Amino acid sequence: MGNTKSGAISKDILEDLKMNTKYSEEELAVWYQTFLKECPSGLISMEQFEKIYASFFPDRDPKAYAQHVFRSFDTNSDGTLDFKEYIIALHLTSSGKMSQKLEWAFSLYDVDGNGTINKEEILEIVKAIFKMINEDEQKTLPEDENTPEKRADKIWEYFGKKKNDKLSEGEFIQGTLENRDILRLIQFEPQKMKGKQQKQ
Ligand SMILES: [Ca+2]
Ligand SMILES: [Ca+2]
Repeated sequence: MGNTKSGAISKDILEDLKMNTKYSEEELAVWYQTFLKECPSGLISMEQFEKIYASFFPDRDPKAYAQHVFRSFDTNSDGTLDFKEYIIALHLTSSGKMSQKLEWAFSLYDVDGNGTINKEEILEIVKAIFKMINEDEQKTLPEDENTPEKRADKIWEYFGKKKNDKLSEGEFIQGTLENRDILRLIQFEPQKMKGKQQKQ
């Protein structure tokens, strides 16, 4: 025992989270209690995170995608998610502004974290996304985006890039805001795909 994770969030983290999310002090206190109950060590490991994804997608293979998402949320790169990283993740994926979501998407696609995205990185994430789309849904995808390679090609062309070019964060965000097709193609949204399928 002897550790201090007895229930209160540190003041610095609390102030930081109040400033960067929409959550109130009361809400954060409740989140923190829940977090500690689920995760008594106060830290979420990659393995735990993969298990959470596996429980959501029992018949798919979400491991690669889960690992990329974990990396993008682990902003201090210490191999675990602490409460602050967890809350920022929750905020971004649920109620964050579009620009914040796209900043996060950029970090997801910037696999090596060097500040630019190349075509191989697009392909790597798209491959991980495809492992989460079931075969029936894959069959309903348009001909020019029904494999990871084709889809990565399409995204890259939409950005107006040649094979060995690189994308900066600004280009990524602007391009995605200006082209709804890019937004659709970079996301993992099985529900929307289903909706599209029904319309046809
Ligand atoms: Ca961390
Ligand atoms: Ca990169």
